[in-house]
Amino acid sequence: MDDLAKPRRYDNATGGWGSLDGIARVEKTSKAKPAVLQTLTDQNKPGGYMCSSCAWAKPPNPHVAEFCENGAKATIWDLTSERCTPEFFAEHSVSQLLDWEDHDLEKAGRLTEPLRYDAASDRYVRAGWDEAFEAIGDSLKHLEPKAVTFYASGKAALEPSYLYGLFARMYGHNNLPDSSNMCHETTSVGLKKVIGSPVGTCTFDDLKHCDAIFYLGQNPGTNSPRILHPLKEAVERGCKIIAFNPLRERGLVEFVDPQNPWQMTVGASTKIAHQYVQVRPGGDIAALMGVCKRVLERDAEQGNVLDTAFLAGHCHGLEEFRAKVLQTSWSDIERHSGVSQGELEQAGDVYVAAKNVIGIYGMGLTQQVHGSQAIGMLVNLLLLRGNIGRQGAGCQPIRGHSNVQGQRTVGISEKPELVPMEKLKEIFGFDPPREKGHTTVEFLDALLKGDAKGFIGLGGNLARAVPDQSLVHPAWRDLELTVHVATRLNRTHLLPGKQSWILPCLVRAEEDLQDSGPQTVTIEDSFSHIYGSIGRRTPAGPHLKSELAIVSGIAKATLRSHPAWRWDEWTGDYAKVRALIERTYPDQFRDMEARMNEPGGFYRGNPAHDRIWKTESGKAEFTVPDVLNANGLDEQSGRYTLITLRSNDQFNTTVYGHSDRLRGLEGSRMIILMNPEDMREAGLEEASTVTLVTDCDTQRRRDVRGLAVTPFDLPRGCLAGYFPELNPLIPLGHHDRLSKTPAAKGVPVRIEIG
Ligand SMILES: Nc1nc2c(c(=O)[nH]1)N[C@H]1C(S)=C(S)[C@@H](COP(=O)(O)OP(=O)(O)OC[C@H]3O[C@@H](n4cnc5c(=O)[nH]c(N)nc54)[C@H](O)[C@@H]3O)O[C@H]1N2
Ligand SMILES: Nc1nc2c(c(=O)[nH]1)N[C@H]1C(S)=C(S)[C@@H](COP(=O)(O)OP(=O)(O)OC[C@H]3O[C@@H](n4cnc5c(=O)[nH]c(N)nc54)[C@H](O)[C@@H]3O)O[C@H]1N2
Ligand SMILES: [Mo]
Repeated sequence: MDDLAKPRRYDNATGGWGSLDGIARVEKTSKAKPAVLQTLTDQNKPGGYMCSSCAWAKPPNPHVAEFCENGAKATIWDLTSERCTPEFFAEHSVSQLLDWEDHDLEKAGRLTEPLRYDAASDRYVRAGWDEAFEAIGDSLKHLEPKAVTFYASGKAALEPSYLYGLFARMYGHNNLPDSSNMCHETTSVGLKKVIGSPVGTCTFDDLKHCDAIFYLGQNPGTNSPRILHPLKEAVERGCKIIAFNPLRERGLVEFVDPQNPWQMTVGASTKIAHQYVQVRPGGDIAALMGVCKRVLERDAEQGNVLDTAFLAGHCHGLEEFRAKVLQTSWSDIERHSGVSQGELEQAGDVYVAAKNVIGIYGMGLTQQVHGSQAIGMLVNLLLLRGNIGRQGAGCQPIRGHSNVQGQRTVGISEKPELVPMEKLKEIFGFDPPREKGHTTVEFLDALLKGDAKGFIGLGGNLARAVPDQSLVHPAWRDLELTVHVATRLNRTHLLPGKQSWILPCLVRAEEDLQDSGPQTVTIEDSFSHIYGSIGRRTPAGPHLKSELAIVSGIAKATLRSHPAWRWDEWTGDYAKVRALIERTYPDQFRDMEARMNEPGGFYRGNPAHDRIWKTESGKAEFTVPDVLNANGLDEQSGRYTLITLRSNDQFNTTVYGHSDRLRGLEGSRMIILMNPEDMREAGLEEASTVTLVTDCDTQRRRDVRGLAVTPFDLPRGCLAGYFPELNPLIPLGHHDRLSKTPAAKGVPVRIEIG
């Protein structure tokens, strides 16, 4: 059992020696060999492999060590010397393993051989690849394609992802949810609606030219630490960063550059946020409304504040928006945002003074019931002064998994209208299905109704990452077929369907040798840049296959043969798959083979970046929000709003350890962060044990027990705790209205003592 968390003050900035300490600890836990540290020097560099952690850019002129604390942890975790072999499964039944913690399951090491679930012994047993492909193909042939879902978790590169989407359509469905459906789908739908582009409009270079950054709902110190370098450089040349976050996150406060010997030795740090706006959860719509109000007031007072030429030529809906802003009172804005008029006016003044502004955001905006409206509000603010589609300006979501954006680009999408079906028809000679497929939430709805029969996961730990696990987990075991392409054991694997397989794959840093020699794969970052990635490490075992080989193997065993469907050839040489990607998306992937190894990758373009608006009106859209708080909850006595988030020692459901260093929290993940005044009012002391109960849907009780109360600097009425431990509290129907992204940042809960 863990010790209870003992919050201790962490006085040091993000980065610095603490980050090196963090790396060393994970190295010890994962028992990676010292040579792994050498491998790290190839990370994120032309001719090397691209980090499998976050989706931040790989700059054209990399540092000697172009990796961060958490990128290093991800690689070290991938390259552990521990192995989770068939012998491990002989010793442990699935029922026994269900009692293990997430951390301990993954710590068992890299999966080494294909495994088949044997219900009689309740164990996974060794299997051969041919046997696995044949059985899976046979099972898929007997299932109704529309009852099968192909999930992808955002790591697999463009080549296997393209083939995975193709396979789904050849088989007969568009059920291609992605981790993006729990993450930035709010962006894909919400941003697309207002500017016609589903992805960020900036390039890496824009960060060198901005004068202000509005930074909302993203935790850079933990989740994209390499962004701290350009942020630090921006601050040093006078750029002002305004952070909007209910929690005071260390990475937004100050940073010691581990690449900078002077800062490391002297312990000097750079202050990051010029102003820290501690909004209430979901308070961003109101807060941004306040900032816009100030901007419009300043324009009315002094004139020349708005970019009138841009507004007239490029935007639609300004007058309705202006009317809404004028009619919204400061008292409503203060109440819904939890921020004072003075603070919002100050932020408005920074916005007005800045020539170029970038809006950056993460899960704090997207994982809300009205997350799409919050994104619309950020765009409203940016449009007022023409801050989209020119140098040093733009709207920039920070994406999650290292290739999550790219998976969508090459066709892993449940939305058929986003995929060039006519091209697929022309190239591959079949008629792709046009019926809309399942998002993650829709897959789970189908699962709970008994309509889902088969599941294939290209990576990920879906059953652990989703809401309402007490309903979802039993239903999962009723599936006819579950197949997991994975690197390590996780909880989803422990919910075998009637027929179940675990298929072990290579990681990105490992050599992928096929008929034509070592293979390069490509990935896309948050800035729509595409990079080649080549692994050189010896694979963790002789039986591992690449994700592409596994997808092809299953596809070949499932589908009829067709002269244009060349699974073996494609597996033998990934350049042939890139040629198919280029044929399917000729504008974006022109000369892909030649350009993928350019330093800094190649930019696949974005119409909104060039002020071409692919919206309904053909212009950038102002939107009028119909709520002032994004979490859609009304105030009720005893109700708190729970934020679920990541610690500094995890990658999603992969838990490296129990240290949330930057928040000064060590030792346990079963904690709940609470405002000290709220604690006093509720009669709770530090380390009191409580149960959280979901405070809606009285038909069904959802709770998580055994949480230690921990005082923390966050707004009153707000609680925070860790994903995935608190996921059972989120009702499946609690999601962004437009995109169905689960609203993991605004869960209504009440506290029960004990
Ligand atoms: N090391 C590491 N890196 C990762 C990941 C990881 O788990 N570990 N995960 C990857 C993935 S898939 C993703 S999607 C990204 C996630 O990266 P983030 O978007 O940073 O995700 P979270 O940690 O969930 O935290 C979001 C932040 O939103 C704040 N927040 C919560 N509610 C609100 C709100 O209402 N308003 C505002 N303004 N802020 C709010 C929280 O306090 C927190 O600081 O990171 C990626 N990178
Ligand atoms: N409450 C709450 N829930 C959330 C969130 C939240 O903030 N709060 N965040 C949501 C978000 S943003 C996301 S993206 C999802 C994450 O959901 P997922 O992407 O499904 O989950 P991960 O934890 O990233 O998946 C980890 C597993 O992936 C496998 N894996 C690792 N590397 C590789 C690889 O290279 N190839 C393959 N094939 N497999 C690999 C390993 O077996 C590992 O156990 O969770 C969502 N759920
Ligand atoms: Mo994500």
